[in-house]
Amino acid sequence: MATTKVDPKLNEGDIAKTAKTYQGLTSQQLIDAYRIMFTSRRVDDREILLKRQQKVFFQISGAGHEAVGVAAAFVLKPGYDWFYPYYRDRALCLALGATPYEMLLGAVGAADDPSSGGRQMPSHWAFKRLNVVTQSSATGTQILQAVGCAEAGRYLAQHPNAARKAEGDYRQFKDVQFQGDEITYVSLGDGTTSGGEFWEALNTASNRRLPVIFCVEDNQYAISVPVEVQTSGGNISRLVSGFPNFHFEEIDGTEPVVAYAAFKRAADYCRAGHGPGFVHAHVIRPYSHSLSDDERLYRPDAERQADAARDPVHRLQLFLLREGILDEKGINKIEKEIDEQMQADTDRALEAAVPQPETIYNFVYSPDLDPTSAPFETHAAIAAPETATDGKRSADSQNASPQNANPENVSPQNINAPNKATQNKTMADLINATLRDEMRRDERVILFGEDVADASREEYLKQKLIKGKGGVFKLTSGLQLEFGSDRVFNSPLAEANIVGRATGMATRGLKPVVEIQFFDYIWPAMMQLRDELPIMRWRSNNAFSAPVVVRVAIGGYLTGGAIYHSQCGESIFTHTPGLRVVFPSNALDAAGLLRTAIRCDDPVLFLEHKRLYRETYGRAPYPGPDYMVPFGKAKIVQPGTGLTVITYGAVVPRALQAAQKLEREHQVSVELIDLRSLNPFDWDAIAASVKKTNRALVAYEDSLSWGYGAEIAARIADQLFHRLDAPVKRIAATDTFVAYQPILENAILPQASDLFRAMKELAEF
Ligand SMILES: Cc1ncc(C[n+]2csc(CCOP(=O)(O)OP(=O)(O)O)c2C)c(N)n1
Ligand SMILES: [Mg+2]
Repeated sequence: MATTKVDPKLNEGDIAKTAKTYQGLTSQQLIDAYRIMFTSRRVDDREILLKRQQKVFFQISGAGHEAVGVAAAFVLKPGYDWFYPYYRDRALCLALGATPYEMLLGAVGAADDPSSGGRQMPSHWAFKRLNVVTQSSATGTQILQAVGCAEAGRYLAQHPNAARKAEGDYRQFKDVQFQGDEITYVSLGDGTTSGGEFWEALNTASNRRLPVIFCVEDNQYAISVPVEVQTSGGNISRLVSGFPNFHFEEIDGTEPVVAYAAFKRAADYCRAGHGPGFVHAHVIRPYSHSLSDDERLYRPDAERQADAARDPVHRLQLFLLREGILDEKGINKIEKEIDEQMQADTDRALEAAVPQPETIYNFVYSPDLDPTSAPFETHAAIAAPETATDGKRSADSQNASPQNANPENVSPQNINAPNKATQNKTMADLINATLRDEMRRDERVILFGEDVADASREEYLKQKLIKGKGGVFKLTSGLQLEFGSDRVFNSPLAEANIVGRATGMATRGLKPVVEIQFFDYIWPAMMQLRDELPIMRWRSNNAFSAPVVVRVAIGGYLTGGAIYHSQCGESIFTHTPGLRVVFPSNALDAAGLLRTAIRCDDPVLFLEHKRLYRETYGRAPYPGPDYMVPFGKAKIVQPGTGLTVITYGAVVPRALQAAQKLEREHQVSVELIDLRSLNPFDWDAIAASVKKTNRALVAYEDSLSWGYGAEIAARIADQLFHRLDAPVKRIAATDTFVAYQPILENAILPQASDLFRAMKELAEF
């Protein structure tokens, strides 16, 4: 507990020097608690004043929640334990060691605001030195991240070598620390318990007996919605009481001594490794939800007065007086000193430098490691084919899924023709081999997702009763067998769980490579993928980052995949600053790009086309354990002069087939560009080609309107207008979902024949 800022001289003569303790709290600690709680309330009041004076732009108060925050901070250790506080945890942060001045820097949006450098609203806490992890405004996203944080602590304790730094990849830039018995604290409001991620987090923490303390600060309202509307029966403790392995506390959270004792019991339980704790603290919200809310519209006076009678700051003051710990003079002295300091801090904060507009692009991506740079461009080693799949349980030796049994296989001839059939491996093989080699190289790499383990009941594997699964497409086959169940394991069937936990783990320095089984089911993780993972670094002004790799099986052309096994939608993610998005079309690129994804320092969405997993097109020998393809570098699949086709993914072989036909039948030579990497993308390659051919077709598998190609087409029109001899054309799927019946699927997705027609039209324009 970091309360040593209290000047001991101040209280001289005012403190009854009694040895009496209160649930273990000394009288000095109670005085410290009062100082912090009073300070917290004063910062709120000052910010509210500044907001009314239009000197700050938003205010969120922690009023009424002070006692529980101080109690938690007195039990836990800053810089040792980990903290995912929500916006009402001002007193917690002060008690951990944050200062009122730092908070006021946040309120004015100063460049030196330690939480975000003026990027986030005030009260979105992040204090790197204290292990207070950057928080967002989305009410429940922190909970699964806290679970991942706790898992990382446990993993590092069991794999201490993983914490070591290493040169040449993301590890060089990540300080990793662990204690072995650290606790992760996460807090939330009563309304936030309604979100699914809350329940997913409780489930995983319970199931894995993780050292997480969940603190529900129940002020009975979520803005204007009362607790009985959120929570069946009106009491969250009752609903969660069935989770095994938990230590539960339900307390009056306006009483610091009571809250301290509850946290102490919960923390002892967690530190001993028994499992998670749950502290349900009944608190009050004496100020409205925020300055934009007037609670008198939905709370009658009597109810508000009843709350006011439980004000934790007043309660502690009365307690100190009653117990003779401080007299009125002592209280006044403390309050006066805090008020004077507040004025000085406010004056300073109002003078603080503001961030400059030219800094807005700082920390969208890692400033340390650029995955488009030369070190990520390596050459394929000549490798024996066995290296690729490590023997008998190779990924391609097994029949993966019905979706791969597609008789309508589009396989252009003379492309990547194998020298020796045995040497060429599928994309599935090379992804598997790359994962294996990266896991051998880097103990921080862990894999989880739905069905990715060989078998969760590992005794079956040990007894050799089964062969194991290793992913519905077998991409992770054999990895649990080699690396163990703590590095390769199944997640619950819950996509937010996968991405949220991975984000928490990566914040601690691990490198989770997680799998989303089908792109069509990525949406439960959307909040984590849009509002959290890609923006940890930017919103914390580079204090935190989460360079996770999310592998996603994507795309159609499956013959029977239908609506929910065929979707694309990559543009939704390329539209998210901070997220790298790659989409290989062949085995070699998949290996090279995946290795870059794992070694780089940014979060990556790695899109794997299901139809390409075992395609004849694009097979290659394993390029060795250091082969990398840099991001943002397109591949010229074939050079040409008549027109440019810009595409990626499963459209590449289809476009190639069409281009070959066009050349054969109409002598038009097509320059075919495979973008490979969608964010960043290779504008230089596109521009150079269009300047040469003066004609451009953008082709993509997703539905036409608002798709990825719209941006490329717009840029060409904008920047190369004077070089064009024809309008920029697009070929893509219809603006529908993909249907089951193959006749419909063929009509919906862009076919080689559609591409041929468009290329011909463009050439003839
Ligand atoms: C996912 C999400 N939905 C809606 C909001 C808007 N919002 C902000 S705070 C809040 C109420 C939160 O209530 P509760 O969890 O009880 O916390 P309290 O503010 O009462 O402390 C809402 C609806 C949000 N920030 N995030
Ligand atoms: Mg509430």
